[in-house]
Amino acid sequence: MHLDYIKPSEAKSLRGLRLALTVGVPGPWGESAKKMLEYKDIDYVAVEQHPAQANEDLVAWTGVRNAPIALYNDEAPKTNFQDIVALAERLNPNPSLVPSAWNERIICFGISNEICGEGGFGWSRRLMATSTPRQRPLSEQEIDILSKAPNLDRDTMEKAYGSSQIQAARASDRVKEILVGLKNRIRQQISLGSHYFVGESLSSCDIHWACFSNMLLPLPAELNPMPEWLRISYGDIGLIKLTDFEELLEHRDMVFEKHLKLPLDF
Ligand SMILES: N[C@@H](CCC(=O)N[C@@H](CS)C(=O)NCC(=O)O)C(=O)O
Repeated sequence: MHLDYIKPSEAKSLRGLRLALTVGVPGPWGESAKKMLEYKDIDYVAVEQHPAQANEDLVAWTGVRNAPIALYNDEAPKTNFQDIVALAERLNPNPSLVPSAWNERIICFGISNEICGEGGFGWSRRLMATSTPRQRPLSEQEIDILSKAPNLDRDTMEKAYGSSQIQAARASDRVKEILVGLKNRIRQQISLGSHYFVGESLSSCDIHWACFSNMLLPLPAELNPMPEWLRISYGDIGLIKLTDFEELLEHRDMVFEKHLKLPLDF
């Protein structure tokens, strides 16, 4: 099952909602945006963004090289996770993904920032992929799969995703800190009788965690048909004891099974 993409040159002249997404991989920021739109039944046209490429036509149109980019009519392009949630809420307020109570809204966006923001879980996990040495010996089969992986332009990626040496050195600790924080939060919620991060129903931070959890433990191949080389790379970034985070993986399984469309398509 593959999403139908159109090229930036075709999308540019359209109106309505257009969403640039990375073709062929479940980019966590892009997947979150897509899943929120699907959940709210908001139509959009998927626009091609190619991983680690210059994407010149996208840059010429939007000023942005990577994904997701949400373009609604003549409005400025939206790339930040929070702006994309706000746009989705505006285009279809029901079902809402943003809590109506002030304190719950702050917690919801605070949790999402830990997951999607600069310096957060996804950002640090991406940084670990380039800065942490391989953790285990690979089998011959894995070496073979990796040797056939597309030649991603490291130079483009390094320029695109800047970070300091201090951040690279601390990325693994930051990931663990965030995972422990999320685990404690969900445990607290479970003790109050809820299976969601905030209140008693699904909100945007639940979808953010579900989509970003693929950077910790990807969903099985039948639900997440991601390229094998990427699955191997994700499995290899830093040794984290998954049994310490069972509640978080149960949470994401529940969110996907109960609320979101599976299998993933990208
Ligand atoms: N816009 C995000 C980052 C988005 C991001 O990392 N996108 C990834 C996948 S979802 C991407 O486009 N990767 C492919 C590339 O950089 O070419 C942010 O606010 O930090």
